[in-house]
Amino acid sequence: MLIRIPASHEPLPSEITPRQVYLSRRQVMAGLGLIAVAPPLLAQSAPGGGKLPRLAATPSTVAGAIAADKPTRYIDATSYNNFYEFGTDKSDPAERARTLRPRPWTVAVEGECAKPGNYDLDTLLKLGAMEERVYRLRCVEGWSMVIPWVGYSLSELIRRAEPTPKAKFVEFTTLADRAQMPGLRSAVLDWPYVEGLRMDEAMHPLALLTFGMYGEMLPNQNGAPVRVVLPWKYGFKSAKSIVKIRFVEKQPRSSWEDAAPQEYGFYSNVNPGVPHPRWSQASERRIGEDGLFAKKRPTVIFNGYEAQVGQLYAGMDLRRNY
Ligand SMILES: Nc1nc2c(c(=O)[nH]1)N[C@H]1C(S)=C(S)[C@@H](COP(=O)(O)O)O[C@H]1N2
Ligand SMILES: [Mo]
Repeated sequence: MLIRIPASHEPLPSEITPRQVYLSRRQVMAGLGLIAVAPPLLAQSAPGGGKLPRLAATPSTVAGAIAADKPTRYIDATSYNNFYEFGTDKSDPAERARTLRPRPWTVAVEGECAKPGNYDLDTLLKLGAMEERVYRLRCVEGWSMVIPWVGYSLSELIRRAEPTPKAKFVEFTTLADRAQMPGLRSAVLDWPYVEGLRMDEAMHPLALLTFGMYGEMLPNQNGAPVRVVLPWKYGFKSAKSIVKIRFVEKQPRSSWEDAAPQEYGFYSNVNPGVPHPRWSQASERRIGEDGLFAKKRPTVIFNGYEAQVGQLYAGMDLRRNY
């Protein structure tokens, strides 16, 4: 259990004006002509660590891509992680992922497609226009963060590969190198870490091929140099440090499904109505708000992205397809 003691430079919770109050004050002042209303500068509201190369991006115009939630602090987003290739403790990736070498890096695109290929990182970085997207990320364990990611829609890479009509699913394989990843010595999962999506999910504009966060390149612990982020699904679907993208006809078996099929389904859409067999999914703890008196937040179906992605699952029994 984490109890955070605020540092002296941080405002006490009681000193922070609630967002709604602040926004309505601004509206009143703007109405009176007292202040100019400019769109907020995302990068400024959520500074990075300042140690990694900057990755320029423009705010995304994709519907639903910019959550109004306050971004999680960079220090929290980079020190409380799941990346089992570096250990199973939340602090392990930040401490141990420095052995990961994110360059040179190649992603193989293969399987049911007309144009397979090997993409090196520099080619991938230039393939699409970099966008900043502020996504909520909900871990199946019951905590969440809000992260300003940098990348472009995965659909841009998929289109270039020209998948054949047989390509019904996309399988992601992530790096499994014992020399770089000390966690592989443990058999918690059957390495490499594999995840999958149905083709229409992978083509959804919110599915993000991600290279950076907080205006900078991804830190190793967050899945450098390239990962996916699927904001409407539990965090484990968002595979880190991807080395292979394969188009397949049959539904791929993901590592988590493999490890515990009754607990982790293929879809894993965020759903407060379907409890994990060992705990409820009805609410979540927002990292950074974990003080003694912080209330848990109610978890929202599809993590709040139902308007954008609900159609993908029309007519499906979400209890059976968990
Ligand atoms: N390769 C790989 N990807 C992974 C994981 C992992 O262990 N290995 N953990 C997943 C889980 S459980 C979560 S919640 C998210 C966490 O992403 P973050 O650390 O950037 O917040 O990464 C996902 N991607
Ligand atoms: Mo997770």
